[in-house]
Amino acid sequence: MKILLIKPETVGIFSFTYLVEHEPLEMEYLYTVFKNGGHEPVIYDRRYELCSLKKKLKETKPDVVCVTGYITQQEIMKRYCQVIKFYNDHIRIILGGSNVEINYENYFDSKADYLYHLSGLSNLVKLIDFIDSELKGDQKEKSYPADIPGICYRKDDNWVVNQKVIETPDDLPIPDRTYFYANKNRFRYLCFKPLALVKNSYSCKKACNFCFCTNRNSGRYACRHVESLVDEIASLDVDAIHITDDDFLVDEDYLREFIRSIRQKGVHKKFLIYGRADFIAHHEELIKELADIGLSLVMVGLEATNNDELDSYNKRTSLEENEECIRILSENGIFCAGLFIVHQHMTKQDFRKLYEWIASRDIVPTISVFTPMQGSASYKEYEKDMITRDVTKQDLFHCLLKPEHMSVRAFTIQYYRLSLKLAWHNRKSALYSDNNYPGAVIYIFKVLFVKLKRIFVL
Ligand code: B12
Ligand code: SF4
Repeated sequence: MKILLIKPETVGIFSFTYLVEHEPLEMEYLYTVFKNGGHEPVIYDRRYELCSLKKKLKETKPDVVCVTGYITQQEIMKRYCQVIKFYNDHIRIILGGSNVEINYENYFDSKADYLYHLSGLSNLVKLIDFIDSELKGDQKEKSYPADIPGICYRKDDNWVVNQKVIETPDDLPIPDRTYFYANKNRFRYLCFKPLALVKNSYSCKKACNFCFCTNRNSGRYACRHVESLVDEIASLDVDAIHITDDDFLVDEDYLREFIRSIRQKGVHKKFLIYGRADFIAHHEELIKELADIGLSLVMVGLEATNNDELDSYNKRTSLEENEECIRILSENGIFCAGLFIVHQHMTKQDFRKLYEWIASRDIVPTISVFTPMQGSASYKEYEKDMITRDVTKQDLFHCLLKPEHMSVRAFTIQYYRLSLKLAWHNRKSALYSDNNYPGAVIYIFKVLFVKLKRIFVL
């Protein structure tokens, strides 16, 4: 079968920068699975390919279209379904990805045929085989994929939801990187380029209440065997690797084995990871060793500058651990990409204090607005108080709860002011050394032009 794999255009503020761009790894995984199954997959990355959806459908004549997407892309995914079905009602559409995995009910009003609500891909192979035999007319009477776990399908105008299964990323294939190498120079995280993504785990062992990721894979953490991870890293022809695990610093023995294997295989790469402050604070020697094998940047959820706020997020870290973490990363020459949250109870004074706290430490921060994202534990608590239902606003940059001490507008101004002041403060950081300001302005105009064009022709 011919299978078109759509990675949607970026929505929101991320679309205006080319300084943080990642390969469409989920689509490369699907490509690999389908290719191995004898099908003809084609990746259509709408972040770069300006050709319209209709033209792409005409060109590729797919039997099946798979669409991925995050929460902010939910409505775009539904619009694609309309265009595809209008073009040819016989094309089967499968929607998947992080948002579908948990919020699959949000897509019941779409024109999709199947919703895939798992992290792994073993059951996707079964679904594709089912569709293949259906399209070939092998099934004598109308049948349904009732025994394929982790999918939703339509029956008599209703959606049937098959139960999830708990999976392990050890079952994923090693992705075919043909697409990556053909476009390698686009992919970067600020000064780290070209940059490859490597997926090593599902979910997270911790349970911070604002976090969406921890509920994936039915809330069960699972990671790959060290050897398979290191072999994949060693095989990549790039200097910088971003490990996508929500928390890579989970297990001391696992990390020691990782270090040993990286050394033994003579791998020399720069690693970008997510990790927790408490782990870093209590494993100074191990962090030194990780720095020695190439650990270059840790995105670490520092979140707040006092223990009460940390406790309110069920973060299970302390301010002392945050301070230790910053010191240890700094002393080992590792960028501390600190993630912080501003929330609806903050006063103007709190915004000022937060600036001073961050600016006086060796951190390159990203500030998010407290977002009770649908699918996180805090969503149920705050759902009724949210000031908008627009999912495109769940991008961590919008004020979604009524601020206690100021208007939404004033809060938004405070937030952007804080982010801009911190960016200016860090303008000389080596992380930003590669910025090309005229190039950035041209890029913004290009994006605006494409967005305008797509209002008329999707
Ligand atoms: C790297 C990353 C980014 C990169 C982009 C990466 C990329 N490839 O495009 C950047 C930094 C630009 C980014 C931006 C954003 N991100 Co982000 N990002 C991640 C991160 C860390 C890894 C994603 C990744 O590439 N994983 C590797 C792929 C292979 O794994 P996967 O996506 O889980 O896919 C698996 C399955 O879902 C399945 N699958 C995927 N798609 C499909 C489709 C079909 C049809 C099928 C059958 C299966 C399938 O196949 C894969 C096999 O395991 C995740 C957190 C995480 N650890 O997962 C957050 C995450 C995906 N991001 C998130 C968010 C919210 C955003 C933003 C909206 C906001 C923000 N401030 O970050 C923006 C939106 C940008 C946009 N595209 O419009 C959320 C999404 C939540 C949700 N409900 O969708 C996550 C889960 C983190 C979180 N905060 O909770 N992000
Ligand atoms: S915020 Fe980080 S540590 Fe907390 S549950 Fe999510 S991924 Fe895990």
